[in-house]
Amino acid sequence: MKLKLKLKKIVAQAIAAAAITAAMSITAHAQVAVKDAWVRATVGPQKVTGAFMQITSTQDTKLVAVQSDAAKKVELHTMEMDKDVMRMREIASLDLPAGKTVELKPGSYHIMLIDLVKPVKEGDTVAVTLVVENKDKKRENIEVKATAKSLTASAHKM
Ligand SMILES: [Cu+2]
Repeated sequence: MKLKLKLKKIVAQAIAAAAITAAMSITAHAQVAVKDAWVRATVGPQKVTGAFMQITSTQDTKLVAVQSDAAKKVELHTMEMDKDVMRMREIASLDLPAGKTVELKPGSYHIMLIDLVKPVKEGDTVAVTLVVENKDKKRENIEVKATAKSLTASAHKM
């Protein structure tokens, strides 16, 4: 009798958990919006460039990886002052707090495209895949098309 009761409880919990999971999988869809995605066009033999964009998530999410066929290696970078020098550093993930727009821009967070397959010319479209992970460790891929802009198209410096 005792065991039966316990079993009932477990079943009830399992149903509740399933309901929560189902609700989450609905809201987890298309939770991340990206706008103004661009890539810096390369100059001469340059094999490295940066990708920038504005990312807004409707729920707490993390950007955990970035992929692109345009480069052999893609990393997530930040820039910080080290004594008087700005240095780039690879970061494992970037928090995307709910409702807050996180800006990837020159001099700050950026996506680093390393060992480019071919030069990036102004006007080119570079496909980048953002891999985001929500609090339940559920991952989702977001396809982004970034337009290449030349150095002179931006007032900022890398
Ligand atoms: Cu970098």
